[in-house]
Amino acid sequence: MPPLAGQQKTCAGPHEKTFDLNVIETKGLDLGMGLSFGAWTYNGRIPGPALEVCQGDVVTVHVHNKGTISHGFDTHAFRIDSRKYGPTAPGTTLTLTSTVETPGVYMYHCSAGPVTDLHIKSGLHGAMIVYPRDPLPPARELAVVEDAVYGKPDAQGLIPGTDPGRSQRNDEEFSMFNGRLDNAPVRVSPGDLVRLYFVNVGPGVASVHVVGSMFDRVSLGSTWVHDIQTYGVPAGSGAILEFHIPEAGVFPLVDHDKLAYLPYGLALNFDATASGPTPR
Ligand SMILES: [Cu+2]
Repeated sequence: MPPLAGQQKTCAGPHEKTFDLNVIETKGLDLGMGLSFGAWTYNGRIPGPALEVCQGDVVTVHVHNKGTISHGFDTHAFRIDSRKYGPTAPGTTLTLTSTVETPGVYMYHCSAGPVTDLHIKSGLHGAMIVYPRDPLPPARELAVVEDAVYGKPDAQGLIPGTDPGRSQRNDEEFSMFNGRLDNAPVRVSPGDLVRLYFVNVGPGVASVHVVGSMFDRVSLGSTWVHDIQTYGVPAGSGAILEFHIPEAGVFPLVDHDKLAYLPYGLALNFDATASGPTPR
């Protein structure tokens, strides 16, 4: 994921924010570990870009459907008539506007009527971060979106698209952080405060845990809870998670309910070793 602008910069910016998203159906997006996926995307990537806004902003999103079928856009950060989320036909643009009053980390995703589930699971999802207006302490800020792929790779490692039966049964092939099977380590230092803006696309509850640390505090938006070993984020939700690096070492972010996917790279290592992360 590209680096975030972060809370302080985003909230210091204009109070009106506009985003353009292009719906692009790909033939094969690199996932790492020799695998690729015929994903449907916002802006050619999974997850879509992190949309950073600040509490009280007026937010406008233009969704340009450059695909071959109808797509839409639904952000959990808005309180508007659900029919405004689409779908919208190929070659057309859907425009949504709302003021965002409630801070938090919100899922956004395609809205395509009865087939919405298949569209979300094909890659049309991402995080909209509504930063609290009051300043947060300086921290390493990162967006993490947990998602999954539903389909078997062929001999070339290509999963051509979402298997509708497996998607219906929530039967994923593997889960991923930020659309990658091989996330590069995040370089940190002992004492650093890390703030994660986490969205769980699903399936199931993400049991978010940092091996070797614990969350100092977690927020769903306005209120904070303290000292948490593992935090449950249901599918379709998000949370702000803060922890610090207690000493030199390696601190992997994992989903404790999906440790079976560790061999597929479902870990994001925060590396505070003196020598630095091993390049891969
Ligand atoms: Cu769609």
